[in-house]
Amino acid sequence: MKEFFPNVPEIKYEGKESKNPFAFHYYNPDQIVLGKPMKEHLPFAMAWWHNLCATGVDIFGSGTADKSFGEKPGTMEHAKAKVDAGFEFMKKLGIKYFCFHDVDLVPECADINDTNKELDEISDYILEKMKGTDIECLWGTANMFSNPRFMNGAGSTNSADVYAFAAAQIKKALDITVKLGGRGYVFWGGREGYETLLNTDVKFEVENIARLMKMAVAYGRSIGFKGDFYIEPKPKEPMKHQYDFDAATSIGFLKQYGLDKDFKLNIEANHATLAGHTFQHDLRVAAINGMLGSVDVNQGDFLLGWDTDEFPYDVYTSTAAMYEILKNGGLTGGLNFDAKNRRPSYTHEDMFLAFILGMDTFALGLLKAAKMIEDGRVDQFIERKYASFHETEVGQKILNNEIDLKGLSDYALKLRAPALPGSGRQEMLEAIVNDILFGQ
Ligand code: XUL
Ligand code: CO
Repeated sequence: MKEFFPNVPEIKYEGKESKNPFAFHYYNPDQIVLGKPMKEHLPFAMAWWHNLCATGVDIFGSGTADKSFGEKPGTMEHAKAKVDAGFEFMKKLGIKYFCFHDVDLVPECADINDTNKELDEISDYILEKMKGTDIECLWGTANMFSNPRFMNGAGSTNSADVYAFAAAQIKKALDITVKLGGRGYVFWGGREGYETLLNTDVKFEVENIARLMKMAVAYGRSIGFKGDFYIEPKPKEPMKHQYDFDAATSIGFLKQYGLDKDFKLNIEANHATLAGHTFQHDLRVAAINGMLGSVDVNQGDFLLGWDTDEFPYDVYTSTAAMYEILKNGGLTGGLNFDAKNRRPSYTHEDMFLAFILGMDTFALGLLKAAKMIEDGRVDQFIERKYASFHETEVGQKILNNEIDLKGLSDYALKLRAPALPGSGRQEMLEAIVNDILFGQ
């Protein structure tokens, strides 16, 4: 079997003293953290599209990275070489999961019947490749945003034929996801939104999206898909306004259309920040609604207003994220690197160095989040903050729904003026987090 990355060895854990860039310094798969091996806390996934397809093309210039893997792009030989390269890559890094869009796997043909034949062939090839490995499919999805036919959206399109075409792609992507044993199926509504309300019937579009998702659930369940469907919220880009704006909006939509039993959310860090939230905020909103399913961990850049899909390096953020994930009792999905190398980091070695950075960043985040929980100061503070509801008669009555508005008003009038609530102590808490991150 041809080796695609001969310059890169299997990446091992060497600890923080090691200066070897081709080694993990914090990600130690079998190290037990809060009773579970790190590799179970951190179900890392490789995104087919960025890692095996993207060459660094941007609107100002062509690609810098060679992802041909010795074959001519646009052919099935190339599609298979990507499978071979991808499996070598995942094995060398100890990554257990992959995610894909339909058209990441094969070149899209003019006739969907031909694309579907290619998808059958490549999924057979991937299935064969998976045998004897512990590599699994985390989730699949259909790319319903690149092809010009989706210019006005897929579920939100104004064309009934394009809508049918979207359905056909979803059906096939679900077939393949099930065939590969995928844990989840993602809807990222890249073009489900609008540029101007002057040409858009929002109610019509949103209802049609829900209709398509319901059909997807019915079909998925009929072919034995037991996993979760996910919405991946994002507020904008490519559209000016996207309907799945953030976690809260998406949850409201899912509940309104009765999709909340079959769907959870796939929260992406930079999508949350584009919505004006922190990553942690959207993780929390999903978690408290029982809908934190999976995560795209790539980060953005606060100085840029777009989705930069960077490999995460910010340990403050990865700690906050892992804190939410630990509190959620883990994920039914995984931690997908929907991330790409910066354009000047164009070599095959850079692909590995990027994953080492991302995996170490989340390993550090896990270790620090576990410390935060074991340390207990932050959790205790939050618990004490609401003590008046638990420790006073009026507080208990409120929580037990034993008092009405007039009763509370009578109580307040008797009190005449309440004392100020306890201090929020934000600065003290931030100092505690710094101590846990950098002092211990
Ligand atoms: C785009 C994005 C997508 C989804 C899958 O911003 O995140 O790659 O993760 O379609
Ligand atoms: Co994503």
